[in-house]
Amino acid sequence: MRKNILCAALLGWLAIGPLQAQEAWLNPVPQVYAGGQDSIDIPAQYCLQADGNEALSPAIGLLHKLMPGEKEEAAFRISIGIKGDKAVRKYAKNIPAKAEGYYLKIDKRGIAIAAADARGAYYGVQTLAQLLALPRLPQVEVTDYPDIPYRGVVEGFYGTPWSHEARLRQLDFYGRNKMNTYIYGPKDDPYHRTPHWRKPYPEKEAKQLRELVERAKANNVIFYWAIHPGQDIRWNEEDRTQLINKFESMYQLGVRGFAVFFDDISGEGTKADKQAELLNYLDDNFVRPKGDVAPLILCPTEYNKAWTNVKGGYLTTLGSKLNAGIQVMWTGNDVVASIDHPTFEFINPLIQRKAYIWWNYPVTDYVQDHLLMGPVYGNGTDIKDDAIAFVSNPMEHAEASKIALYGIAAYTWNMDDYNPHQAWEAAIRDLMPVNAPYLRTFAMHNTDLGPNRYDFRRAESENIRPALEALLSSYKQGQAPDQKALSQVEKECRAICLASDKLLTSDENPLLIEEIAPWLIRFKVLGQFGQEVLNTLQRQALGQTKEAEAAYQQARVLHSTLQWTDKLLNPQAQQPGAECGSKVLLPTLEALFEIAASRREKAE
Ligand code: BEU
Repeated sequence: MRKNILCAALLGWLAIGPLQAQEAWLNPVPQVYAGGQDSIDIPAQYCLQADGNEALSPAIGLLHKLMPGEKEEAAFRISIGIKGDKAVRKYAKNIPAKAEGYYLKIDKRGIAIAAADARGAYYGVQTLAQLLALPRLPQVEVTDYPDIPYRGVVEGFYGTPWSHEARLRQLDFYGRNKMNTYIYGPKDDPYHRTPHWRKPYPEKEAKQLRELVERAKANNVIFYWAIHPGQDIRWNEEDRTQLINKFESMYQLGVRGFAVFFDDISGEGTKADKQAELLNYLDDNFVRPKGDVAPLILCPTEYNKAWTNVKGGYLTTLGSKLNAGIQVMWTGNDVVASIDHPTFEFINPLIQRKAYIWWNYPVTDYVQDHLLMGPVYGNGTDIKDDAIAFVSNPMEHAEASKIALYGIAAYTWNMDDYNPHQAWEAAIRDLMPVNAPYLRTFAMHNTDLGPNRYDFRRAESENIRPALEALLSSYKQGQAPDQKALSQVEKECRAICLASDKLLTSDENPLLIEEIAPWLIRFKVLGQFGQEVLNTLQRQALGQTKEAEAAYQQARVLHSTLQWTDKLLNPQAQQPGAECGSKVLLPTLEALFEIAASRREKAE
């Protein structure tokens, strides 16, 4: 229903002015979007109607930033409020009966944002923010709410934790894309895990954490701080107190959400009854008495089906003993897996609650030579009633992770309307509006993980795969090359070189470029190699021996450069190197190179 209306609206906008379709893309796609064919001028002045509700300050703060022209005497009215507020009484029946839901109406007389709660009001303003990027405001009625209650990110990877700056930018990104959860739990923060989980943060780190909490609040994101005590915890009064003290020190920094992780440990700390007892103790003596802290989260030791010993009773013990309000994380059928309805049929009965999904994508801490910049796909769209939460564990490259996170925001908000490729395209434009075509070319060939211990693979180079296959098959069979395929592959290799040049010299998103620079350098060589391989084969076919030899030698140099760059780039990683196009493009170009080499040998 909504899709057609939204499409009509987009076409309408496209027809009235020099609008780009991307400007009209709303992320996440709203549940119901009605109207939009007519539009109004963006009002320069407006009068604001809101009951002085403190909880609305992030929403109103954002509105003021977007539209600074508040004037008491203005005729155009913006009303904003939550259920029960006088300012939006007229719209009470339009407010969706869903947490974080909102109703947004734009017409000639004004704008109304009537929400189920404060976060819903904020999301209403965020939708307005996206519409304000258009030259004119569409006259619409949006009725919107999330499918999954908690959506966002768990910074839970091994390797270099995100920088303070990167985290601040992430929190703004979550606010814009209606993600409400950020869990701080980088494995390599010594104050999160052994050896220093018992100690408070030093002054500098504490100050930064306070700043992050503030930024999270401004973006209506719940900042959870996670502790990982399991490797050396003692199940005694002293360690319980240490834990409460650490939580209290984080509470003093403003933290209002807590998690305890028992993943990837061995020994005494893995006992289910002890973990449940500790979590209940923290819940009873800290979380609930505080009154303003989000439900406690536990990451269990058996956190995926492949590692579960049902008969051993670990999960059933947690399920039966943990306080009802405590949430339990789950990564799916394996450490890294797609999430679907059967995932929950297994886990939910064991833990006697809806699972809290920790999705290990786009994390690359086990394939550090790869970047995962492809579309988010493969998860069931029928799981909205199964999961209490869905959070993504990202790459240590914060900016590059945003392509996946954008898709995850869209997926978790509105599963029925989630379109992986549409979200992917929009994410690329969001990250680099000016250089989007070049980033798209790069991302297209940087999606797969390569062979890995979890057998989790992604489609890669799909735009050119059929042409590569056709070309290789014609050369293998000793036939004249498929001309259409040949020119497509040539064009793609040129596009790869151009994309690399443009991105390496762009100052559009310097943090992103810095993260992906090793891969961009290798990408350029890959494009050059492809061009020289094709040149060699064509010269050989024409009997141009001298030119074929020159092209072949050039291809050899580039092939060696590819191998050297893979050794030298990203050297400090567990899996050093910077793999690009490693699933389809590089293997095909190498196979073509071998054919060229054997033709050369035969000709000698
Ligand atoms: C991804 O490599 C990854 C997997 C797990 N070993 C860790 N824990 C959970 O997934 C719960 C995670 O920290 C790590 O990033």
